[in-house]
Amino acid sequence: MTLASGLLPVVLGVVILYMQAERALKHSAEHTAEEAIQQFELMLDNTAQSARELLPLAGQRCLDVNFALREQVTRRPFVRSTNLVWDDTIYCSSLFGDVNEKTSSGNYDGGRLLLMKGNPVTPDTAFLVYRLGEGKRGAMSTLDGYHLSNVLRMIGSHTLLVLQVGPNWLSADNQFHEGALPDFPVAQTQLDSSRYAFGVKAGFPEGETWRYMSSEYPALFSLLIFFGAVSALIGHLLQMRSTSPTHEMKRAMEAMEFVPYFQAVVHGDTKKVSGTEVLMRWNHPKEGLVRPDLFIPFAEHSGLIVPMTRSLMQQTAVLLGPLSASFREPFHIGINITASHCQDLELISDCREFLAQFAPGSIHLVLELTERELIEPTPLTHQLFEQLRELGVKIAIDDFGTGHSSLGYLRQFNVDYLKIDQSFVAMIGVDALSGHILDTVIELALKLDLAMVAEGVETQEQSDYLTAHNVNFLQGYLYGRPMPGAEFISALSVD
Ligand code: G
Ligand code: G
Ligand code: MN
Repeated sequence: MTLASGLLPVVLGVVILYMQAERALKHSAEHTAEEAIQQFELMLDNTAQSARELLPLAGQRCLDVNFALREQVTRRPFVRSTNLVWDDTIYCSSLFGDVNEKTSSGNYDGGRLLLMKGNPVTPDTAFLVYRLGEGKRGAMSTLDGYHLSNVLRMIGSHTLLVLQVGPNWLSADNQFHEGALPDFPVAQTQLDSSRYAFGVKAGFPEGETWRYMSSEYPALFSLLIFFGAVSALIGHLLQMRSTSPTHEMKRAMEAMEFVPYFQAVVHGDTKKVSGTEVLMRWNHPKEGLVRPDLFIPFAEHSGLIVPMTRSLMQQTAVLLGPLSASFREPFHIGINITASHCQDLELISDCREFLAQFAPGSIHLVLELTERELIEPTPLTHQLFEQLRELGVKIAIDDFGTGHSSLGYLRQFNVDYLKIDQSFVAMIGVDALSGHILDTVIELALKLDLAMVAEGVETQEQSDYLTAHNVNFLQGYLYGRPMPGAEFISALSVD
């Protein structure tokens, strides 16, 4: 995730820069080709002019016109030599005077170009011939390849450039070639002159795009790296946030993944259902059912315990509220509350709203407070418990015997029930000493004149013992495991 969010802007940016560089190189190649064509046309204008001026002289004796031929070579820049043709034969040359050399037949009307490898005087220097013809007359001016390759080299200092004339071509190193033109891997461009029969091909060597990018966009590259780093950081933080327990629980709450399970509480004597304890479960999409011990501490820590309990109470009211008219005696509904929850007067309105969804007097709402974390007696908590009492809400001390509440403490908060911790119930029938401890706990509750609920009743022996010792209510697997709402309701209607 961090890597992806860091790489994405960099990769995207590089792709965009690459495309931008390719466009720039294409543009540059076209521009270079155009400039080269202009230069060659300028040179050919000179050459063509000399041939045009000499054409009318063709047919005259070489001795008489030789001076005119040399004058053109001297006066015209780029012109290397001039020749006159009569009847397909070169008969007069600015260099040698009288010659006799067969040339290809044809009418060079309008001028024609021929790129040649060299001649007997300079066999290794390519040259370009401009041929003009009219009937038997002909005039030729030659342009030295040296000037042409200079242009190719100088205009295309970063660009690969070649000059193409018919089937032949000239490279920047002044070499004559025949046959197919070379392939340029990057930004290949071919342009033909509109005025003379030649063309130019431009392009760049392999890897030029990357070279161009690294030399032209270093600032943009730094910016990309910076964006990548910022984006990676944001991605990292987002991921941290989404995987933090608080964020995960907020998500779960919005997705209504915290659901109530119900465990029956029965009368000690008749074993008839007297009520239920609501136990929170996290119906996690990946982990399955999660027990509250694993997430309640996080919920308290992140301050989510209040809205989570509120949601649990609302769901309970929606499930059990419609049944309440049929309850023959007040049905006990136990809700587990943490000490931190008691620092908030909102608990009162939550309880009021809860009670409003049941037929009047049809239930007893019991708030179960574990003895392991005692509530600080402050003016706020006194106000809270007073108002709860006015609403008719009952208080139970959960896990009784495992904590250290004093007599004064139990009186201060007007406790109604003690829930004897299941560890004491498990002692029944084990040995004399354990039995004695349980007896002492029961005795204490009787002396305080508080109703008792024994938790974790699993065997008939435990049930019989607790009934014989006047424990008012029993709760445990023997009577029912915690179960989903629909299941609990159908079990209730069977009773
Ligand atoms: O059912 P059981 O394994 O679920 O319960 C484990 C512990 O979680 C018990 O101590 C019980 O009191 C506590 N618990 C269950 N539901 C809630 C709840 O809604 N709120 C609080 N604060 N504790 C709960
Ligand atoms: O702490 P509190 O009493 O709120 O939590 C009750 C816990 O005891 C829940 O986790 C519930 O699932 C569990 N419980 C309920 N009945 C029995 C029982 O008969 N045996 C055992 N071992 N656990 C039980
Ligand atoms: Mn409880």
